[in-house]
Formats: sequence, structure tokens, C-alpha cells
Amino acid sequence: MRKALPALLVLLLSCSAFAGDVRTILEQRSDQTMASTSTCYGNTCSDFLICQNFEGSGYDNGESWTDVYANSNPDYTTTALRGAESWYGYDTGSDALARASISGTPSEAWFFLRFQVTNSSASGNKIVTLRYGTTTRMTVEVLSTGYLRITHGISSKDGTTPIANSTTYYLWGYYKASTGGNGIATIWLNTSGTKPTDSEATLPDGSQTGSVDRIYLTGSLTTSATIIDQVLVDDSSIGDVCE
Ligand SMILES: [Ca+2]
Ligand SMILES: [Ca+2]
Repeated sequence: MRKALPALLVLLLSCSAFAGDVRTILEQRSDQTMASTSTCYGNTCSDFLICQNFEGSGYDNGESWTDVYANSNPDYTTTALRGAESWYGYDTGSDALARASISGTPSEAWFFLRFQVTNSSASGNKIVTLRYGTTTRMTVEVLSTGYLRITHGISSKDGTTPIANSTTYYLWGYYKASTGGNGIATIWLNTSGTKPTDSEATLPDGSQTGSVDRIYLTGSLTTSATIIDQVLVDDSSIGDVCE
């Protein structure tokens, strides 16, 4: 049918009596195209608790972010993971941290971000942390083995995909507060915007019992910088993201 349609349109265009029908067909096809591309997340920032792309001076989307130390750079252009600017951080005596508040303090939170690390064999390279106040709820870091580790209180779980240097990874995360040793932390990993069906790592026995009220992007090492872009946080699931 798709191959036959252009020939049909040409035929109809040749007859002015059918011009209205041609427009209708074109509009319908346009709507179908729009419907098929609007299933990805993040092209518009509506309906997210956080939607940050780092474009322009500082942070964008009218969001209030805090650079905890000066080595937190939201205007990095050397290697932009999406658009013209990304976030870049590394340790210069203190972790590079960029902090934003998560409104509504959800006890269940989903997030997404793109990241690169410049040295994936450096030990304990934190990428992103969810906290309530100063209490850490969930952390994602790169181990010296090159694998990701998620931590939820006293419980942790490692991924199975070796992280390569200077490669853009798409990371989805999920945090659910514990009601008694049953907290959940899950991550999904890909090198494209398609969210995999199978998780990279998940744990069912996290011990953190509270909600989250802030997210930290982190560059915690002197030996490896962290580059991050397209940060999304929501209180409902985040699927495939838009390129
Ligand atoms: Ca960007
Ligand atoms: Ca910027």
C-alpha cells in the first residue's frame, strides 16, 4: 500500500475535482507520521519533573540547578552528547556536582540521562545519585572493572555490559522506596534511544525507605571526567527517548 500511494496521489492531483481528497490524504499521512514519532520522550519538556538539556548559558528549561563546586560545567561544547552543550565534571579536590530539586518528593521515581566517561577503568566513578536531603537513596557508578553498579541502601547490583571510554550510553533508572527490605533499583542501558526490554541490573531488596527530593550529576574522580546530557526525571515510566 505504501508504494502504491504516491502513484495514486499523482493521479488524483491531475484532476482538480479531487484536490480536496488529496489534501485529506496528505494530512492523514502527516498525522500518521507525527503519531509515529511522538512516542519518544524528551523532545518537549512538558510533563517531566526535570528536563535538562544544558543548552545556552548555564542550564535551560527555566530550571534551577546548583553547581556545588566550580568544576561543574553546564556549558561544555567539546563533546556535546545532544545539541550544542552538555554537562562536564571531574574532581579537582572535590567532586563535581550539579544538583536540582525533584518536586513532589516521589517515593517512586524514573530517570534518564546520556553519559560518557573518559576512563571507564577508574574506580568508583559516580554518575548520578538520587537523594532526600543529604541522605543517598540510589547511586549509579562505574566500577574499576568497567561495569555499572547500582546501590539502594545496603543492597547493590552490578551490570553485565563493560563500559567503554568516550562512548555515549543511554541510561534509564528506576527507584522505589522500601517498605521493609523490598526497595527496588533498576537500570537499563543502550547505545541508542531505544529502551531495552531487559534491564542492565536490578535489585529487589533495597533498604532505603524514603522518597527522593533531588538529583545529583557527579564527576567524582581526578582520573575520569563525566559528560552528561538530556536529563529526564519523572514520577511515571520513561520509555524510548528522542534523538
Ligand atoms: Ca545538550
Ligand atoms: Ca549550557
